[in-house]
Amino acid sequence: MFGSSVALQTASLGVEGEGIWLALGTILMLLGMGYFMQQGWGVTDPRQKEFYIITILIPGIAAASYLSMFFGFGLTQVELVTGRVVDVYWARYADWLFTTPLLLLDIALLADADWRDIGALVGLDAFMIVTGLGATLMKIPTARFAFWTISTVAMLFLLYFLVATVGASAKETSEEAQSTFRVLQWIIVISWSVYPVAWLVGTEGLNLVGLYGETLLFMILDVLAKVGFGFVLLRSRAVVGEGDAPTPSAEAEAAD
Ligand SMILES: *C/C=C(C)/C=C/C=C(C)/C=C/C1=C(C)CCCC1(C)C
Repeated sequence: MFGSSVALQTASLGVEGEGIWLALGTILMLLGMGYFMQQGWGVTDPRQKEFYIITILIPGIAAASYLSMFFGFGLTQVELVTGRVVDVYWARYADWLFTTPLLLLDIALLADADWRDIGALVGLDAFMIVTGLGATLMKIPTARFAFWTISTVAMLFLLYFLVATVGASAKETSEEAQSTFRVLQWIIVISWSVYPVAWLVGTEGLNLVGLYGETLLFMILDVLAKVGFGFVLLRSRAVVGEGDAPTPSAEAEAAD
């Protein structure tokens, strides 16, 4: 009895009290998912449906991952050769392996990118996440930083490819789609670039901010990169279409 209540307490608060951010992350992802579902309810247009399904799945997967981390499920310890023990929430890598390709699929579909370019984007992305997981699980510090560097270089290629190649396809779409693409592109470029920094200052790297600070940082980034991204995408007239978006005149009529 006593043992299980201690276990539960440890699980819900986490190692350094970071459980609070995992709980908040779960709630924000669920709210985002619920909002997108409510918006997409009854949509019948196949292209619109595709965007809704992908964009609802993203915070949905993240919510499941956050909830499992909150219960201490995705937590493991890596003992380095130096003797330092690193607490790692590996569940986030499982989340990212699915959610980052879905985010890229969303923006690539908006840009009308061809499947070869989407394949290159997703391939680079999977390589970035897997080598990032490698960096996280290695026992030799030099190997950890080597893998971190490989993963970060892959990310820089990915971001360049997104802006240059996928951006070029976006230029052939409607004015509305182009402006949405630009906003989403910046959300990705800015928020994704902070992830390797968060890893570096967190427990996996130099441990400057502790597990508590790192969990907070990743939670803010995840909410911005998933819910913030979805919010911009699903408000765009390029996605929801002229007829369905709340146009200023329709809003004015409703107010009358
Ligand atoms: C919703 C989740 C998102 C958008 C996650 C993005 C994650 C990254 C861009 C992670 C990048 C990393 C590196 C570039 C270096 C090694 C460590 C990682 C995996 C944090």
